[in-house]
Amino acid sequence: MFHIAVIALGSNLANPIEQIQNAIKRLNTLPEIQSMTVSSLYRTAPVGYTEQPDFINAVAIIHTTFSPYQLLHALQDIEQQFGRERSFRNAPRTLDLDIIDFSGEIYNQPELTLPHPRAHERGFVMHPLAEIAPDYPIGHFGNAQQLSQKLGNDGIEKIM
Ligand code: A4P
Ligand code: MG
Repeated sequence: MFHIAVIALGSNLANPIEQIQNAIKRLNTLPEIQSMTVSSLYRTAPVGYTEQPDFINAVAIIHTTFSPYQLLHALQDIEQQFGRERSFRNAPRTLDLDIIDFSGEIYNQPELTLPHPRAHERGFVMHPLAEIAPDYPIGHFGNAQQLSQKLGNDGIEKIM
């Protein structure tokens, strides 16, 4: 049984472009991920804590046999392998892998909130998602295309 999930990738330390490219390769090696569609890479201005370098962001849509928690733990293992240090929320990071949606399922736990509670208000997630799946619904907030149009593209530049 396959599920469809959306993963957001972000990095703003230690050669972010390479971090994202290597993370995509790493995800592709997991046997529980059967297929993956990846967006372009975007350079984005930091949101939240702004005194930090620009980010490289991308989004991947996967078909997976993982459960939501299995996927979360696999993503956290990869973040660790990429040298992620957790200092404070919104701090600069070598690699952040968030689950944006998992087959429309709703989870309200601190360890796993689905759909991702802030994704619909973030251009750095909605623009890449609209590029590869404009009709993708984000909870009751609308689809990726509608949300990315509403948010505008200030500070978001497609680079490759
Ligand atoms: N968690 C709960 N729900 C989820 C989910 N759907 N996916 C829990 C992933 N994790 C989820 O995450 C903190 C806790 O959230 C984890 O224990 C997990 O179980 P974290 O990755 O350790 O901490 P964080 O990344 O600092 O928090 P979070 O919530 O991922 O931060 P945000 O809100 O995603 O913001 N600006 C630009 N331009 N680009 C960015 O990528 N990213 C952030 C991080 C801020 N500003 C940015 C960017
Ligand atoms: Mg995170």
